[in-house]
Amino acid sequence: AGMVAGLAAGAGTATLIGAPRIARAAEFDFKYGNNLPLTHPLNVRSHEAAERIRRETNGRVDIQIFPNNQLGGDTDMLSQVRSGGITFFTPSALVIATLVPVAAINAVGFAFADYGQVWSAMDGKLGEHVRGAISKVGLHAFEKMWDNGFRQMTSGAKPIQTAADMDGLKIRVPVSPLSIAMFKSLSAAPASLQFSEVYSSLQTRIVDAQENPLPIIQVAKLYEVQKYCALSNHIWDGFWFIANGRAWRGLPPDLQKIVSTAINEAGVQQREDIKALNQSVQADLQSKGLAFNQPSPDSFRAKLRDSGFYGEWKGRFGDEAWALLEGAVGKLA
Ligand code: X2X
Repeated sequence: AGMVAGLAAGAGTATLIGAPRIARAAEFDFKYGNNLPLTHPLNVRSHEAAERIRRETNGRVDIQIFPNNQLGGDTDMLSQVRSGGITFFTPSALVIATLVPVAAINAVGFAFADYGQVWSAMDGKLGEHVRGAISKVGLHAFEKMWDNGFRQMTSGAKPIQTAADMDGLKIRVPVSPLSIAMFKSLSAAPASLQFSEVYSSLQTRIVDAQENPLPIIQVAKLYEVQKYCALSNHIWDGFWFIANGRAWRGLPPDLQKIVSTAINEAGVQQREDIKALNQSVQADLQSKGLAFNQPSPDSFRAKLRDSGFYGEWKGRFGDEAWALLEGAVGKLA
């Protein structure tokens, strides 16, 4: 730390005497990786947050963003953020659950009825419970979760109207035990693939279907390789903004505060962006040729219940977490 302080003081002196400003590393040079295209609100708002942080820390904290899986798929980025190869990552709850199982609890099938329930749970006790579990694996999770959205199913060969249409369906799901278990319970044939593989796997018919919120279907242009979209709302999914624990603890408290505030506030704005997008995105996707239908959740829920899905996942998440979820959404099974 003494060395770093000495270097910073030297650089400050150089600026004072009017020497040309040479490109150099900031005192805290951080990398942030994510899996989404640049146009997604997650990237738009995190870019703003990085600028704000640079400004408010007078350049001491510099966050460079690597969008769109430039640093590898989710599995790679998750190990990089653990090792410190990158400092920040925004895994979906589904994906961080490969490391922190209880993190998938918000993704239990058909749990949340609306965003009112989502944010009161995730900004409240359920979110706190999950963040506690994330901290136990040495990662820091910022308080405000970012929105991915309610996941919808798209398919190429035929529309999905009831749970019976899931039978044998080759559907891509994220790398997540909960997604695999849920789609197996629906008698589908789920395959876990990194998000970077989704477009090409649909195009080459390795899979026939996928499931994602509408804004993702839009920014990743999945409408080019899918015909039908069932508004199933089967999972609510969000992104945890996480930091490598050592890097986070190495940041002085005043800088931590600036970074936390900027990231949490950007997250809240990003939620609003997704909310606004949700008003317009269906019409846009329709105009691009995607045919929509709105299946009733009843047959899906019944199949999940009868197959023992809820009972099994209650056991896996534990009574405490399950009680927090049911406290937010009502009895599930
Ligand atoms: O990979 C996906 O489907 C995505 C983009 O929704 C996640 O990050 C889980």
